[in-house]
Amino acid sequence: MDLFQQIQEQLKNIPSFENKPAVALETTIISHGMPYPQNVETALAVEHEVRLQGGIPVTIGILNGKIKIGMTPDEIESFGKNQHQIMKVSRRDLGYCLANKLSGATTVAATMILAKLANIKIFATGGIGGVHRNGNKTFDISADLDEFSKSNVNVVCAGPKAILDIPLTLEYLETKGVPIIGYQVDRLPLFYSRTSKFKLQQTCQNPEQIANIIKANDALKLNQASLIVNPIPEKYSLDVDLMEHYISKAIKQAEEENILGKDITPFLLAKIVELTKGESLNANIELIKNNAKLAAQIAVELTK
Ligand code: PSU
Ligand code: MN
Repeated sequence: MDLFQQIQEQLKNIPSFENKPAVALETTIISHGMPYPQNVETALAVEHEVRLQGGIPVTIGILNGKIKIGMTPDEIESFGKNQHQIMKVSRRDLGYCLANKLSGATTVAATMILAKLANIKIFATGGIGGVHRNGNKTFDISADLDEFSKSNVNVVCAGPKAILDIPLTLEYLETKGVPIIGYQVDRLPLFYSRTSKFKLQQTCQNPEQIANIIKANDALKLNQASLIVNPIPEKYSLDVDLMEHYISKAIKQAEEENILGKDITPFLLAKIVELTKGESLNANIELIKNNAKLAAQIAVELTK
C-alpha cells in the first residue's frame, strides 16, 4: 500500500460522532501552550468537565503519522511530557506530519479539519489565534482565522488571545463572515480577562440558543464555523491593564530574540506565565475548563 492508500485506509477507520454529544479538544495547547505537568493535568481535567455534562471528550492529535481521534490518557501524558519532540501542526503541516510519520500536536485550525472528518460539531479550546500586533507589517495572521470559513466545526473559546491585535482580528473575522457569539456577555472576553471595550453584535443567554444558531447556519449550508466566546469566570479573571503591561514586555522580548512564525504564540504564552509568576497559567487552565463545560452543554443541545 502506498502512502495515499494508507491514509485513505486511516480515514475509513475514523469513527463518526454524528448525533453524539462529542466535544473535540486540541493538543497544541498541551504540547506548546503550557508547561509539564500542568498541561497533562489540564487536558485530563478538561475531558472530565466534558463528561460531567454528559458529553464525549475527543482529544485529537497525530501519533507517529497516525491520526488520533480520541487520545488515551497515556497518549495525552506522552504529548505533555515529551512536548519538545512534538511538532506544532496547523493546516499546512498536516501532510508533512503524516508523510514523515511524525507526532503532531494539532492547533485550532488542524483540529477543526480532523474533527470534521469524525463529524464532530463542537470544539473547545482556550483562545484562538488571530492577527498579531503589527500584523499589517508582518502579515502574521493565524491560520485559525481562515479555518472558521472552511471547516464547519464550532469553536468555544475565551476570546482571541490577548497577545493579539484585537481590532484587526475582529475585522478579519467579519470579512470572513464568521459569527462571534457572546455567551451571557455583550463585550468581547479577552482570554485572561473577562471583558474588554469591544462590543459584540451577537449574544446568547443559554446553550440552547447557541445550538439554534448553529442549526440555522447548518440549514443554510453556510459550511463554516461560529465562534462562541465564553468569558473566564470572574474569580480567575486578570486585570486587563496589568496583563497589557506584561504582554508588551513579552512582545518586546520576542522581538529582541527574533522569535518568528509558529514559535511566537508559544513563546509569548510561556513568557507571560513567567512574568505573572504563574497567575496567567492558572487563568488559562480555568478558562479552558470553563469552555469545555459550555461546549459539552451545546453538544448535548445539538443532539436534541
Ligand atoms: N489556546 C490556549 N493556548 C494555546 C492555544 C490555544 O489557551 O496554546 C493554541 C491553539 O492551538 C491555537 C494556537 O490554534 O495556539 C495559535 O497558534 P498560532 O498563533 O501560531 O496560529
Ligand atoms: Mn503566525
